[in-house]
Amino acid sequence: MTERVYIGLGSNLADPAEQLRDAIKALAQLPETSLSGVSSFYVSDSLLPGQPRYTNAVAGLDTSLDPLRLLDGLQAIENDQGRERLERWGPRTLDLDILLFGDRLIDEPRLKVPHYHMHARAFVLYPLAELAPGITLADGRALDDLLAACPFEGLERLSV
Ligand code: ROI
Repeated sequence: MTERVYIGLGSNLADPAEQLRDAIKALAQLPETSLSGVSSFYVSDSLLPGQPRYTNAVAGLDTSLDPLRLLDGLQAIENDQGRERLERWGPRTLDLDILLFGDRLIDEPRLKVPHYHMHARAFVLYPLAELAPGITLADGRALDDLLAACPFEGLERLSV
């Protein structure tokens, strides 16, 4: 059985858009997985001051990997693209987050789904809405309600 998964991508170092393009190619190569879609890229200020601006996007996958095997695959891609975990919340060449995994609620030490911080982050919600308009999250929240509470302001959508 395959499940539809949404991955949040973010980068603010070393040519962020190029990092996202490379990451999307790597996602498409994961075992038991196919790429179902990629949103536009969006640029915004870091939520933490003093960091370069981020480029973010969302990718849709269809996978029969279980969640922790997918997480292993994402962390391998992050490591391949030179992510150094120097400081928590520090600038990064590549961040890959599992946002949604089918209709599952996951609460494990390594993985919480829906992703903790997605509900109020424009740079996650707007690209997700391109791929999954009108979706309801596994925690019962409607994406349209989250969008209504989260202004687009501050996001810059890159033309493709
Ligand atoms: N800010 C933006 N705009 N995009 C991110 O992906 C992002 N990631 C982070 C912090 C530092 C919280 N800020 C961010 O981890």
